Amino acid sequence: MIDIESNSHVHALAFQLKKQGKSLCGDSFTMVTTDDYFICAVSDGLGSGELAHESSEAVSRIVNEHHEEDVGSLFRRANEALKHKRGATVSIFKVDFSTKQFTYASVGNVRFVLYSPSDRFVYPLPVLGYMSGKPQKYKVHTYSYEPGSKFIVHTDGLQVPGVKSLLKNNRSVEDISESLEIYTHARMDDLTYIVGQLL
Ligand SMILES: [Mn+2]
Repeated sequence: MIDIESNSHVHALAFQLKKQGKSLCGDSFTMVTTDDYFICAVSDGLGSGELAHESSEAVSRIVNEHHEEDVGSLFRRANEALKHKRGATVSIFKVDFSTKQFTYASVGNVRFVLYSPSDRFVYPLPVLGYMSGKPQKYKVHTYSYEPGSKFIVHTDGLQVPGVKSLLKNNRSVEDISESLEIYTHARMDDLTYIVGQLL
């Protein structure tokens, strides 16, 4: 599955493959773009198959229904939505085009890297655990970004040895996606990534 969001401020591509032999994907993603902001969420439901899908899908639904809210509030809503479900690891990334800032928060093993044209990386360390409706610690960080910055958000089904150099050495989102292709064959898990460029 491939999905593209594009306007004059962002160009992003999402890619997803199910674990082999499963009818439902345990990962979910969503992207919403307005004139003012871009928001995306990537989540990995615990385990695989239907119950994993139910959890990760709940996170995407929250973000779709409340995308105008800030990341902290979306995290609280997502956590609430995961009560009595299996649970999921979650990352939410929201970009404000007018202030040239973005906010990122994550629980668990969904990873995020952003590369700036001035050769700076933003590479938040993962917070261990997962979201399942229990009181949950997470850190919401806001950073500024330079136009031209490239980013990736991905689940652990994508194992790339050099994700930083991949962002640095590829000029376009499509080039990055093409370079990721070889890492999508030998997967043992559901696999989701969003690559994008802020303009
Ligand atoms: Mn996974």
